[in-house]
Amino acid sequence: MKVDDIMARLAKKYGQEKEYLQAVKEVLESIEGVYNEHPEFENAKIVERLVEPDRIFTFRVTWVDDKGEIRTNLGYRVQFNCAIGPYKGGLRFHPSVNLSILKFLGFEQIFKNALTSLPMGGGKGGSDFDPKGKSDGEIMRFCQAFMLELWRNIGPDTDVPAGDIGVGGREIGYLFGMYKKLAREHTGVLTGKGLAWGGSLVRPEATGFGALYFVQHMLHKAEKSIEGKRVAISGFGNVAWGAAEKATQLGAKVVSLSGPDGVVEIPDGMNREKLDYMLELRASNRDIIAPFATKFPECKFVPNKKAWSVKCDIALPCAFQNELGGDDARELIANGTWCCAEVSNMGCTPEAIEAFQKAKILFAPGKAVNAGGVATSGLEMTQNAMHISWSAQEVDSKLHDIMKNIHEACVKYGEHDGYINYVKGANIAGFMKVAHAMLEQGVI
Ligand code: 2IT
Repeated sequence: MKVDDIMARLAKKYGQEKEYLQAVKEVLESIEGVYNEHPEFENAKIVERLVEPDRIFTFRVTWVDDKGEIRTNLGYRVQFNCAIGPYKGGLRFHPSVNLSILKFLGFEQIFKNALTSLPMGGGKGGSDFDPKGKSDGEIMRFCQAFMLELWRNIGPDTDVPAGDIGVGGREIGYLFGMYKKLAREHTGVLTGKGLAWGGSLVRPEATGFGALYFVQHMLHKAEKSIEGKRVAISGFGNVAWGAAEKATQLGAKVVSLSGPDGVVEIPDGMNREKLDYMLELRASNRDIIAPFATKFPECKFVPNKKAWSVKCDIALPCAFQNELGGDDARELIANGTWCCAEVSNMGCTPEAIEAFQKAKILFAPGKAVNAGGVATSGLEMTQNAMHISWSAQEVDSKLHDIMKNIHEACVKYGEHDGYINYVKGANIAGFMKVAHAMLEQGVI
């Protein structure tokens, strides 16, 4: 395999799909060495097969807004790879959603899900629907119209969607309701469900909690501890909330949250009231962080600035892809940051990652750090299949073990000359599982 040749071919076919090409390039560069040591991979054309989704569904979603006006959005489901289990991955509702974004997310999901060691393939879906400013009724009608198309292509043993940006517990509820009405079965076809109807304890917190467990292992390996450290968090959604909660619990000080409108500096760190207010702010569907500083006057809102302008030890991107660029990385490094763990998917640009790695800063990629979310979805699927529910302690301890194992897998493949390249480690560890599963199942 020659990465440049494959990328040139893909760029010719999918030149517009920048995020997809970025995600593929990162993985191929990481695995090139081991791939070329295994002629059986090349013989079976594993890479050529892996970079193309198994199939993509694109559909029209028409719904009626509160004024009685008819609205049309696009819906998608990318079923990327099912070598190790049913397709699994979230749904994103955001105006930026297009095939490039969903193919990048679906591609990342393959390796992330493999890292969890649970039997889940990779998939992703969503819509360019913008939840911002929408009423509860509008959200419900959109979700119902979306599921009216999607339901034929998913199922508890074929494809199991969940939430992502713009899709939380409320949306999963409306989606599940419509699926159940159409399919006439109550199964674990979606994860992130409500606790009373098949959801798992700890699933809402799992992405952020898992990320902090991973960071704990990174720091432990580097003979450091999280206690008393300043943690900059971007975003204020579900992932940022779980991360802020666990970081605070572990004795770190969360010094920032951010939104599309700017950053809030939090000099005294988070407390119960502030953590709870994050949920209120998210539920308001306004997508601005400024009200946080109005509610808590000791905090300072700085418009049009990112979380990376705040002095911190540990940076945790928790919002969006490519939200931390080369300049941000250099600013963080200059301000003394010594660890960055992506909690958002592909939160850092390649330039930022290069800057962190050159400076020998602890850096870990989203597909390892945020895998606790989908891992706990996997645990939800298990509970559904067994018709039981585990206690919070049981789920949390399984989540803990999974994050520990992912960290060990990254170290196994990423350690070189005393520095751990977590990007390489995560990509190789995930890829090896998927590649072997594909080999064993023949040419399909
Ligand atoms: O990016 C992700 O891993 C998610 N949005 C969660 C996917 C899932 O199926 O729980």
